[in-house]
Amino acid sequence: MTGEALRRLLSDAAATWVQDIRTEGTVTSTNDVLKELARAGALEGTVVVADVQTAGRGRQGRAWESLGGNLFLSFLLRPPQGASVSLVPLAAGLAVAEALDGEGVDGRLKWPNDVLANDKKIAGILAEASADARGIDSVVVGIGVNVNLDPAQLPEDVRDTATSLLAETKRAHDVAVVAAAVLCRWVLWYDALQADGARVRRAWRDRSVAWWGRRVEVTSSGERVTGVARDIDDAGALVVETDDGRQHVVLSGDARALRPAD
Ligand code: BT5
Repeated sequence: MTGEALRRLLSDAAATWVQDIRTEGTVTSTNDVLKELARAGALEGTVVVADVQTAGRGRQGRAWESLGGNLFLSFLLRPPQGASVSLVPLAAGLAVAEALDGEGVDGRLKWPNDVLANDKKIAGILAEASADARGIDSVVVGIGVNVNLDPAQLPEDVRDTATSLLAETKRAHDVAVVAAAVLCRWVLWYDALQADGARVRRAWRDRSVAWWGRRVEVTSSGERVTGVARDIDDAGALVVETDDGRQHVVLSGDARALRPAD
């Protein structure tokens, strides 16, 4: 994919927001490449896309399997001083889920940062903020979408929980088209986020996996909470009600739905 080819696929709004597009062959991680550019003064709207990652990352040091034929994209935000960025991953999730619509796949959002298709993970988001003495100086939002992946190519422990556009639709998809769709939807949700965070939160909830009112288990900083998933709050935190009726607000962590018997 070339930067020009990707730019030609953008809407006017996305083409205005996107500054520079760097397309790379093999990188360690597009987030790392973009963080380096951010340190050197890159502007909001700088985008890095790579064909392959050798050290693709998830959260908490986990790996993101990054074979060729899939999308690895990062973009840079320069939030105004004092701006809240806690809903950025949710807005990015909405953008990815809506981009999948265009490819004929119903993407659903799972707190905090997964995009699922038929209950399997098709995309992940890794937002990393860097701060200086004045506060958050930049946020790098990294998006990985399994486009033409055959899940059988993945390590055994990931295979059964992963899917791709190819696996869902039984046809190959154009990675550049998916990249452009993500950016086009992103600029709309980023605008919405700046105007009215509650709208993003509502839209995210509407697009989320149907686990409101169901029992979930959430692990956060080594602590485990089991209870009923109630909502996400204004900051994008998951609200879980435990059996004693207390509401726990979980800012970050991992969540899974429990079967009634669990
Ligand atoms: C994520 O982390 O889901 C965030 C993934 C973000 C990847 C993008 S690619 C562009 C940018 N550059 C980077 O280096 N990263 C970003 P997390 O919620 O921690 O999920 C990681 C877990 O997902 C792993 O432990 C596996 O279980 C599973 N996994 C790994 N690779 C996968 C894949 N390709 N498809 C589905 N599941 C995968």
